[in-house]
Amino acid sequence: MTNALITGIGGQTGSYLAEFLLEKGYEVWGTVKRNSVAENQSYRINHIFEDVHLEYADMTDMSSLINVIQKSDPDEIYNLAAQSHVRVSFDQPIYTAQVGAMGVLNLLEAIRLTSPYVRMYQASSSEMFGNSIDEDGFQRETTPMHPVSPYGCSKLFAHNICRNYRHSYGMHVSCGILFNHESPRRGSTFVTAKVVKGAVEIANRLAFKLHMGNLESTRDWSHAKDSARAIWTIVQHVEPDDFVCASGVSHSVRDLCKYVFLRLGLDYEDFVRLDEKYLRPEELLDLKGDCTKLKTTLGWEPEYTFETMLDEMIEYWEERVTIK
Ligand code: NAP
Ligand code: G4F
Repeated sequence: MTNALITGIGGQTGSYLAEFLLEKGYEVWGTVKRNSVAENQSYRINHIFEDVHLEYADMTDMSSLINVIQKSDPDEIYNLAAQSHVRVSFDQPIYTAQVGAMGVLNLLEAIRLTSPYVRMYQASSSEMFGNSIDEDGFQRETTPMHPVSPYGCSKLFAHNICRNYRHSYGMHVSCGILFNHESPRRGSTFVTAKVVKGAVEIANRLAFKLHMGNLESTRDWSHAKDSARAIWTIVQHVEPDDFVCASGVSHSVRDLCKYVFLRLGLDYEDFVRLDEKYLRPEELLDLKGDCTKLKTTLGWEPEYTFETMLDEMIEYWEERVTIK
């Protein structure tokens, strides 16, 4: 049996990856961060709680990482743990970097000192590109990276130190440069889940307005289930490498609002209002990924579109909101 360790197993993508690995017959271990409300530690993985091994660990505490590596004896480590909210990274820049930058170095050192032959995946991000775009309008593995948020800067440090450990020590460390991915399990302060939840509440007369930030930025949105499959595929590649994973299609936040409200029989312009507190000190304006390398080298193809992903999210939030 192959052992996998997922840091951040209780997060959106970690929970899908855990399901995927269990289906493949892996023994799955995961780290959770202690929360004073115990239910919050594992609510996305309650349905597989009995099938996985959970250990407390924190990316800022290297001893906890060594402890969980020794207990789980992994063949593959998937590092998904991060303070992953870009807007919050402006409020908590030091913590974001301690987890997303130094935390990754903690993990690399823990692996190098205890099990250097483990395969490791690093959750790199399209936020690392900032406002840098190739002439054809896409971002790809070779596009220069000029991040515009503390989150993006911390992810770029992590990306570079992973490449450094790959080259310096011959460690099997791969980075997936993933563009935005969403699902019914997406935290509701990220824009897709915020718009879907808000629109469903408005349609059910539980709310009357939705306060938003910048509607003009564009993102390349995929489904987190497709992303989890890409993550596993990247780790199986014989040579450790970097791969962009994206849908190749981009939509504005305004398009997102238009689609979701229309699906509920509403006009978003009647309900969406600007609130400056949701604007960012510096905005990443446009993202559109070219994942030709992932498709041609590893044969990955997405199953969801922007529309089918949002339809699934709408169905989920309709069930939740109307049950309440
Ligand atoms: P998520 O839902 O925010 O999950 C992040 C996970 O990390 C949660 O389980 C969280 O635990 C855990 N975590 C946070 N701080 C930690 C710490 N100090 N020590 C240990 N664990 C910690 O994010 P996601 O959407 O699943 O994304 C997974 C990874 O991919 C993240 O690294 C993210 O930055 C990266 N990424 C995401 C996207 C995207 O669009 N989703 C795109 C590119 C890259 P709590 O829930 O208890 O805080
Ligand atoms: O959903 P978002 O918060 O995602 P963002 O900032 O693109 O970051 C996500 O994707 C990254 C990959 O590119 C990940 F690495 C990262 O961990 C995270 O998963 O915001 C998307 C866009 C932004 O342009 C934002 O300014 O939506 C805009 N927006 C407009 N109003 C809003 C809001 N975003 C949020 N969260 N809330 C709003 O009210």
